[in-house]
Amino acid sequence: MLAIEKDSDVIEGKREVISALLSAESVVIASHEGPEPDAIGSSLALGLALESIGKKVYIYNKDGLESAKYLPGYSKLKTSLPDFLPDIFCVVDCANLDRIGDEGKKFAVRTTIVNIDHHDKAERFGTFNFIDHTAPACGVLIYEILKDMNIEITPDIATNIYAAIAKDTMGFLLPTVDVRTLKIASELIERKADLLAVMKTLRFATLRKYKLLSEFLSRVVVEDGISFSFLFKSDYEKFGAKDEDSDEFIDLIRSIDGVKASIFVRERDNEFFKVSLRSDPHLDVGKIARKYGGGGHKNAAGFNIKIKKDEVLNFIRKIKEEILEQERFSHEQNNH
Ligand SMILES: [Mn+2]
Repeated sequence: MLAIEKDSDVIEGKREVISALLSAESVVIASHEGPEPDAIGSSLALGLALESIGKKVYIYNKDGLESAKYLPGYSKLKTSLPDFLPDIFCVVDCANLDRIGDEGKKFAVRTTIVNIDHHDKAERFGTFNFIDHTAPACGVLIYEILKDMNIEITPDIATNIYAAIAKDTMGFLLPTVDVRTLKIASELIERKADLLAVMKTLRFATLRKYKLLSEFLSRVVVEDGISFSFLFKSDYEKFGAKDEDSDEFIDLIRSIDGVKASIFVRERDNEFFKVSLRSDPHLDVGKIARKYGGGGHKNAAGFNIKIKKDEVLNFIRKIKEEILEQERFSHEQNNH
């Protein structure tokens, strides 16, 4: 079973994080590499809020995110580390410190780290940790912190938090959406969140992305209720596409009727692959990802691996078997 944080730990963690942020004069905010709008929206919302109460704020993400240019405050995001040491290094939406990148990690450990996260397997790497696994997005936690700090939720802050939550809930469609989420969403609308900016971010597309998508879809296979496809570096180069252009491809093959899990393998560097996994709730692909040194959530996870190009299909089928094995095992457990 998951080690769920006790409620009192969550409340205490939140209180400590808030007092650390309030007493700091300067804060660097960082999020995971290869970010998506929960990471960026959470960072920008917190950054704009802390700035509004007079803190010196520096928002960092190793990679940045093109689609997030529509989010208010995106121009404040830097892809290089600051030249000053902050009072607090605040990490959002990051299950472990490795995910901010090597340089960021080396920088972070020289300061006081504040950790705000919602991942199932979130590590308590911070000096202060506000970890709430029940939140569907890190944006929810940022909202709750700002409320407790009595910081005014401006339209710009509301837009970023709304984008963060909408992203991690696939537009408020995932079963993780609860009353708490929708109450927050309704308040964000009240605070004049810019839904057009959110839609432009979440539905961001380019021609190169669609060309790449057609290549990806042409290779889709469904076997034993598991869909999979792959892309090589040469495919990205052919269309001038970036890695992030393919971030959502796996969700498309996951919705194929009858599919319970999906595997997407993409080459990021020469024979260095990123493997993304998705599954229905009765499976736990997070467990498989962790076995290979990766991480994520129970039903959405990933890892990196070095394999030969001509071994990709064999490797995918090996992962497929591991997923099927997990399903057989859980059936046996349930029948006893
Ligand atoms: Mn998230």
